[in-house]
Amino acid sequence: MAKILTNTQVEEYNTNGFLAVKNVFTPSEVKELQDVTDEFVDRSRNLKESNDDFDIDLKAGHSSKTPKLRRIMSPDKHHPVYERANKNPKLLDIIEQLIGPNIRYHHTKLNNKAPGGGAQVEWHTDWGFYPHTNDDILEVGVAIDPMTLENGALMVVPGSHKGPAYDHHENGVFVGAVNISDVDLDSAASIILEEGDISLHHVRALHGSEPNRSSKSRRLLLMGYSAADAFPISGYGDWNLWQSNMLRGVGGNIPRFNNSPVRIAEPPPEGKNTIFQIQEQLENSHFDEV
Ligand SMILES: O=C(O)CCC(=O)C(=O)O
Repeated sequence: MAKILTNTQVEEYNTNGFLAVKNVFTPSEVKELQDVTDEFVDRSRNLKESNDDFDIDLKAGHSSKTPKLRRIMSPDKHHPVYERANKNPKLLDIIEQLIGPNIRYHHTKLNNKAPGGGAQVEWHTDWGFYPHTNDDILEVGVAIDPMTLENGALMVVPGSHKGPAYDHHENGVFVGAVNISDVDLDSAASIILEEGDISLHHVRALHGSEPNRSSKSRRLLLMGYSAADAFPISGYGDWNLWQSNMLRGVGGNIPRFNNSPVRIAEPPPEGKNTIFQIQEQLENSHFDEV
């Protein structure tokens, strides 16, 4: 394993619960991600509703001329360019420095904030959606476009990954977002990235992002990775599939518990698949409309 992060960067991640790393993906790797993502947006143009692969924003006026594709689900299962990004050796070296040598694939998704209103992501923790036996789990964001204050950069509250099991319910239903009167967002920091840079945030870090108020798109490829001994509280599904998700090291059958506080994401909302659909149930968005 190449040691890419400095000790200071590792310490920064451990203290703040997030980190930005420059130039992880090369210009040619970024270009192929941009091109393939353009193809996926084109494929979404004629959709009349969301399906298992695409989440389109009908309220924002999705049409063939103005596609409002919010999310590509599991893009790595649909195109080798995304799969290569997911297994990028330099990226896995970085992850190994943060969660150890036994690394399991968790999921991949692409959030596409279209210019002029691409949807916000309400404040939440990933842990609120999928608590595990331990919290050595992180999410990588690969900047396919520059991520700026204007186009809805990811924001994270430093140190929030050491906080409680934040409640993501409203009116007794899981809404995938915290009640902002329960949390202190004053110190929230925006992660500004150039193309090819990455963000990393801890599974328990409180994060969110504004709508895209600019004329430029904000495409962020999001990929989750966990320590092999972090087992989902809700179950791991098929054992062979679970083991086939190992990317590095060995996956054993002994879960490690590290006493992270947990809250169960139930009862689920009916018929909602993505975070955008789940969070639409919130009575009041955390962010002003565009
Ligand atoms: O796209 C973003 O700004 C945040 C992504 C995120 O937190 C999510 O999709 O769970």
